[in-house]
Amino acid sequence: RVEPIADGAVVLRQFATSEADAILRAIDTVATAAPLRRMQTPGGHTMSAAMSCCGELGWVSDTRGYRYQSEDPVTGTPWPAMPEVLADLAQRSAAAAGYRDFRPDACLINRYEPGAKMGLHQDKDEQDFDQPIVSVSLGLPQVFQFGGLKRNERPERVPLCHGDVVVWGGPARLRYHGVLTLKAGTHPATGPYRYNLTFRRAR
Ligand code: MD5
Ligand code: FE
Repeated sequence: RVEPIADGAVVLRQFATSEADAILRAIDTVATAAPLRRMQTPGGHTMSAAMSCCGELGWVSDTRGYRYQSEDPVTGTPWPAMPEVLADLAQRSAAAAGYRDFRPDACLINRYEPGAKMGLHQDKDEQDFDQPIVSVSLGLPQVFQFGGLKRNERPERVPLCHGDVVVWGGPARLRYHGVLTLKAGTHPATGPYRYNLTFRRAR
């Protein structure tokens, strides 16, 4: 089911549910090579979500700023390759939303534990804003906040559940967004966690 939530943004409810176990195994494989870690913000705070990446490029935050780079700063080696099951899901999701040949070069993995959140921000470290971002939610539900092009616009709230995929493009691509604090719970597939994958074309 393709459900528009805004101009340029569609939710594909449950699009990834049948593949969830394979996706979670791929996340484990990536995280074995590139451990999930809580990054520092440029302002010196520690993010509450634990992150890792796969693909040619990974997104990094530290006291020097935000950027994409080809090496994992924790291991000093290239990020793990994007597993086929992930690259294929991202491509099929984008196609279902009308983006014909989306070839992500970066996949950011976010793992939220109870109490973790992500404040309102824009994703603008990528070079081509005509390329969409595909997001996949797994495990515990979390309330997504979908704001406007300016931080001061009051965000809408959209719950994102296990297997939901969202494709953000066009006029939605630069909207402010975040997630509210994760409530404690237990999901059969992920236990105490919510995972979010975001597939991006960084360069
Ligand atoms: C999450 N992740 O649930 C969220 C969902 C991130 C991030 O925000 O940057 O890792 S991804 C939602 C998203 C991505 C790009 C654009 C827009 C939303 N948008 O225009 O609202 O971990
Ligand atoms: Fe974001």
